[in-house]
Amino acid sequence: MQSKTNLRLFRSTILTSCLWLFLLLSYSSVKAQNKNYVVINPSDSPSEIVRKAANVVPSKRQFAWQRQELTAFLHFGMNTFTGKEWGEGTDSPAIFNPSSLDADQWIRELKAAGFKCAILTCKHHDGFCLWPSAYTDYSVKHSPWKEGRGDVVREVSDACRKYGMSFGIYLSPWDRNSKLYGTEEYNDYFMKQLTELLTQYGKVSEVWFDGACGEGPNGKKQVYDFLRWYSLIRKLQPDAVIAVMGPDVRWVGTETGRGREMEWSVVPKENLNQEAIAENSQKEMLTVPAGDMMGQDLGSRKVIAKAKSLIWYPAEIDVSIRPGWFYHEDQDSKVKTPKELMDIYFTSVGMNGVLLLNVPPNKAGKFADVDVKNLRGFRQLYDATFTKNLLANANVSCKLLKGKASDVIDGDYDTSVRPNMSQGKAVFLFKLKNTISFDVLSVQEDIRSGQRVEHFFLEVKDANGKWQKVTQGTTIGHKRLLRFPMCKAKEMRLVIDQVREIPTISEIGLYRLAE
Ligand code: FUL
Repeated sequence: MQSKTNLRLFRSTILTSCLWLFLLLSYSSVKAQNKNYVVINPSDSPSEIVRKAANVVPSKRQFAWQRQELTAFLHFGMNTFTGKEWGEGTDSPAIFNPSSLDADQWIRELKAAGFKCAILTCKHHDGFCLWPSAYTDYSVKHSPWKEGRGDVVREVSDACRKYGMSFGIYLSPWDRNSKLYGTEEYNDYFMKQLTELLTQYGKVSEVWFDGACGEGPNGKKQVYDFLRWYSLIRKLQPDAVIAVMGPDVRWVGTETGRGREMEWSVVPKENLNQEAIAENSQKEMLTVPAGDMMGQDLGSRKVIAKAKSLIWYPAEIDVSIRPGWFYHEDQDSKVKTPKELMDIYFTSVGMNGVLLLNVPPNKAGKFADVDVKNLRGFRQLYDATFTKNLLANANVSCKLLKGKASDVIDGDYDTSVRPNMSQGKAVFLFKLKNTISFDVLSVQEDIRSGQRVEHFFLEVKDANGKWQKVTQGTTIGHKRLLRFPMCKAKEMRLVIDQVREIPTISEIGLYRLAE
């Protein structure tokens, strides 16, 4: 017994070390250009650690992923027909039979709502494959749909190409149908399925590995060969980010649509712990305080002071438009409203994350009317709020080291400024001809130069010429949105008063939230 435990421990230590070696190599291979990984030496002073953190930047694929802001999940499969959320892998493929599957509609609506990528549940925990995999009988091939000649993965990836959307795959590691699950051969099976998905459907931009496993203490125990999976993805789809149980994108820690008040993308490597992620994954959100599942503070000075190394590991915020991940007719009245979706936009994208919003097609194989209506409503609110930066005609001034002050209001993320912070702070002063009313502040750092801002605030000049504080925040990162009671002013200033190093500011905007 003891020796078995030791052996297991030895095996898991070796596996973990190999995994870290892989990650280290994959990070250091981009290090020369991108530096999305840095080692902290035991002799590094606290200020040296802060300097190092400020210079960790996203890899090319992580940057492209972050710029999308809005990505979508499509949960569709056997559960759509059984009404379950987690199938056991024993339901007959005979029940998979969408009457009028319309992937074109899914992608068209998502595109119109502003989404840039769609991730399909090619295989959920029940093991049922939405493509005719050559390696299992548990797939669309053995369903009555299109007489077994259908391929949902093909239809979705084709529609994505047609509408210029990125395509992503969700392949559940936990598989309740495969007889191989729990054995080393399962990893080979998984590799073959990954290969099918990564070679037969064009470009894949995200691979999503779920951490969930409901086997329990007496269930099957599968040791996943992450190292092989990751290498295969890097080889076959080098631009794809690997999310959740992967090295590129971090699960934010809840399914509520909320990021953290202080959301650092540079975190100690120790946070990339697959086992801890798997263990914490998908706990019922009601039993977990919002935003608190994996700790509230992942990257402050206090946290990074103890790190052995730091990585760029940004947050993805997954949430469903409905209470469930799969379509259930009795949830038609519980679809999130346009207002609720806007709120989620603020607490996800507006908190330095990428939103992954799930919109599950129904039994017919379509988005239900109410989901379409609310997606469109969300887009209307979004456009009505964000199309025009109220500062666009302002006269901007700020002491700068690089760029023109007006670069921060030109609506172009690629033009940015580096403020002169020799006085310990950067002050962006905006003067307008006419008074404006606003209740939203948006600030963006060009994360290609790192995430550096630790504190900032917005002030307006009142009728007596006195500066009044309106709002304040800690981290910015790719995008920080703050809401506050309606303000009227002609003159305002954004002050950045705590940084890790001189930041690069891309955009600053004021908006009025549409009702
Ligand atoms: C979880 C799964 O258990 C849910 O069914 C869903 O797929 C969600 C996105 O991830 O871990």
